[in-house]
Amino acid sequence: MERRWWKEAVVYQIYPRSFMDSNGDGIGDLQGIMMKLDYLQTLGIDVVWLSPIYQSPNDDNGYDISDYCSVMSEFGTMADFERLLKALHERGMRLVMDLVVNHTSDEHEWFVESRSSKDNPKREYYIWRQGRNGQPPTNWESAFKGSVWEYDANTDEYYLHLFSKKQPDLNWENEAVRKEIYEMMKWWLDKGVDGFRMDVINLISKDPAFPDGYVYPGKQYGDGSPYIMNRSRSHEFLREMNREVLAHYDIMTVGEAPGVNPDQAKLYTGQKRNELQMVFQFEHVDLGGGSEGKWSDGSWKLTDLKHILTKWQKGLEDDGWNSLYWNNHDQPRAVSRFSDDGMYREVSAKMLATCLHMMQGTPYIYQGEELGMTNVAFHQLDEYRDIETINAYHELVYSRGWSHDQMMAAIHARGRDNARTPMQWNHSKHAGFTSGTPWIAVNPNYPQINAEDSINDPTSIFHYYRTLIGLRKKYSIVVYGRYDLLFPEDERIFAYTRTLGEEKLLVLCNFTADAADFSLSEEFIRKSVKLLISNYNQRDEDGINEAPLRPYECRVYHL
Ligand code: TEU
Ligand code: CA
Repeated sequence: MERRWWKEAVVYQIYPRSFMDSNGDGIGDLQGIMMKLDYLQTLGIDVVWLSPIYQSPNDDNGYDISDYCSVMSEFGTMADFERLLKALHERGMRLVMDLVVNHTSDEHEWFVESRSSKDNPKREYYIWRQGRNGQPPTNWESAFKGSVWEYDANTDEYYLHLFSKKQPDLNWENEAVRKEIYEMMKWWLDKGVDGFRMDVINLISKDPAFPDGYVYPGKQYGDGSPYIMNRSRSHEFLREMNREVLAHYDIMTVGEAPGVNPDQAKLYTGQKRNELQMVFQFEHVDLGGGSEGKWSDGSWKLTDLKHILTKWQKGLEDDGWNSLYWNNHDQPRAVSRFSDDGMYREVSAKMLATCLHMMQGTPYIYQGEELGMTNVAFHQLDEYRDIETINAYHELVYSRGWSHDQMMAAIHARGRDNARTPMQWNHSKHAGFTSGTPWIAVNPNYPQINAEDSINDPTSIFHYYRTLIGLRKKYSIVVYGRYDLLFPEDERIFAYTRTLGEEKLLVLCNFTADAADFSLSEEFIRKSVKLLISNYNQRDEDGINEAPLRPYECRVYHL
């Protein structure tokens, strides 16, 4: 398997709006990130992925871009950006930008032109269609509820927006659009940017016939491929993007691909495909979705989680490459979603980190995950900021009869603002995030969970992550070893091995608050072993400790 820097790297995702506010306006900014570079370097991460920092009206917090070549006013200036990029490079770290090119903001000059008249030269930069007897062109549902079509009286046509009505989809069938995007990408890469995370990149090509029946990707895992992807030209466009842009730089690319399965992921990330290096798949984070997607019942079984992650480990083991993540700015906090954010918060956060970081793929740490930050439970809807949450509340409570309490419980469990409350730096007001009033309230548990305490406590989750990252640097088996699942039917223990030549890793993770016993086959008993990491103190012995795993206990052995 070819060795690559992006296969050996650990990525840290920053949601700038919530990371650190340097000027007291309550909104995180680039100078705030500059203030925390020592923190990032101490953690030991290699790459920073910035959620969008481009000019935006913030209808979807920067995922609605009105100017790709300028920095969002609230985040600072282009000079601030260039200082940040230089500072990261001087510290041996890389910076990956968030490329949102499935759609722009409706305040982008291209859309202002496009909507102005049917014969405007930029009309075909977006997707306009006639209605059908006063109805939208198709029955597709937006990720943010309602139709994906918005009627524009000025030209008596509808425009497509898979997300908010302020996020009109670009028309990728139009070569002029593709060329503008490739030029913009080169402009950023020539500044020294080290790659792109590409927003919903598998949705950029729609079936031009616009058939009925499409439903937003998250609800169609059955065949793992949303309707439009079956007929899409996204591979053709990505190969063109690779030829025109990506192949000319030593960069990292990861495509966000809701709904993909491993076979499709191989088409995006195979070495010979010349498209992308990895994708973000959603099958594990969408576990337990019901008729209303993530808002309905979120219960899941460990065997399902093990099956999904094993399918991805095995599916991409000889071609393509996995991204590894538990959470991001769209997902609830890992420790609340997949383990225990109560009495076992610390030990279970370490177990989750171990389970993920010992797998094959590039690990992504989302800001605050290294502190074991948890979900938040605001009592009123008006404490929330996320358009997806607010639209879902209105649709489900006002139009579908859900009770306020039922909807608030769903928001507490799966709302995106769980990940967007400000980073918790210390005990001071607003957790040291801002000297002003934060754009969204800080999680009230910041006196118990904050970076200052974590850094000063050698047994903290923060220092545990540092050790895990160090193992990835020290043992190439962590990056390149083959993954094999153990105990597939066990509902309490997630155990697997990694194999590289004669070397083996044995990873044991108890996902429950109960003691979990296990028995290992002969192959593990004889060999001399070394305990690489554990979230409990282990008796000092030279063999594998076969005592039952304590609540959320994990042990990693090198054989
Ligand atoms: O997310 C795409 C996407 O799939 C989200 O709709 C996500 O699955 C959902 O919100 C989970 O509940 C990307 C960005 O990550 C997200 O922040 C943007 O809102 C969206 O695209 C539109 O740009
Ligand atoms: Ca600020």
